[in-house]
Amino acid sequence: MQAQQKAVTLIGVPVEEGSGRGGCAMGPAALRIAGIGHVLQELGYRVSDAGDLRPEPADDLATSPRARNLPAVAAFTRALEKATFDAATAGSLPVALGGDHSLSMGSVSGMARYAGRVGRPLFVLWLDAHADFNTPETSPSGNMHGMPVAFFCGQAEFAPILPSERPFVDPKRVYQVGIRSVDEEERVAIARHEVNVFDMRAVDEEGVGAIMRRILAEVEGSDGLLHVSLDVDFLDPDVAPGVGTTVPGGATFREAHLIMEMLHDSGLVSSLDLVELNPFLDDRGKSARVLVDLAASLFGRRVLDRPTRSA
Ligand code: Z70
Ligand code: MN
Ligand code: MN
Ligand code: MN
Repeated sequence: MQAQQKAVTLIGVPVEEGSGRGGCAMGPAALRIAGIGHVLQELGYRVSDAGDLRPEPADDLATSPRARNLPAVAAFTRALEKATFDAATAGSLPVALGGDHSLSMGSVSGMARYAGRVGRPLFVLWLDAHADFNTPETSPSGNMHGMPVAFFCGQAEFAPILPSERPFVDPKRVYQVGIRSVDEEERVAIARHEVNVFDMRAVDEEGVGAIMRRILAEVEGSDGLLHVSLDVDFLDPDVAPGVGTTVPGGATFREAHLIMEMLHDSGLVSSLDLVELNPFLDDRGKSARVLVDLAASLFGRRVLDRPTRSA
């Protein structure tokens, strides 16, 4: 097994203002009840739970129908950017417990700042039904959970949420897997910026094993850090019904577990988001439990010991 960080920091991010509906703010509580801390402890990690993030007031920013609830989303972005950077700098692996997907504006930006400090490139693995590459100009809904990738890639004209000198993620280092719902202008943007998209057709044709081997080889070859962002709707609604927008044809339980196991074995993961869980819509805790189960695989739970593929 490869050397890995042995400390994990759980950061609750009760933001739901990016999603256009209520419920995601209960996500951190549901993930804790489903045992996220306990499971990681059992796997041998030093787990500290930072509690739920206290948003920093962002009254300097105005809301608009093109970026709904921007001050509330920005407040969490600012707080999480710092919390993620601080945890990583202290040698602990930050896990953001969402909360809707707008939180990745903060977690990924914090990791981009950390990656700059340690002089390594940051890669992002985006496991989602959606590309989340809208901007306030292109978004059909104005919901900011559809915008985080454009934000941390520096492609969107946003109000000054973070300092203008913040480091951006190179869209060519963003790998999206499981995509099956993309808006018209978003489609043009992800192609123009050369985001690496493995849509559901690619998953069906190639399989997640082959796709993950390619992605992990790229990250490893560049000595990169890998941020993993897992949206509940990456999974099929039968596997995880507790999400606002269910999109049919999602990843199976087995595909998702294989991805997590391969991520663990790579030793490359620097940070994780678990997002879009809506306990109000869940079926007796089913989706929360699936997320905790997947996190356990990412952090090293395995069925049997096996020889490592790469020496
Ligand atoms: C659409 C938009 C979205 C969910 C992200 C949907 C975005 N592309 N929906 N996650 N559940 O409004 O930008
Ligand atoms: Mn998403
Ligand atoms: Mn999604
Ligand atoms: Mn979503």
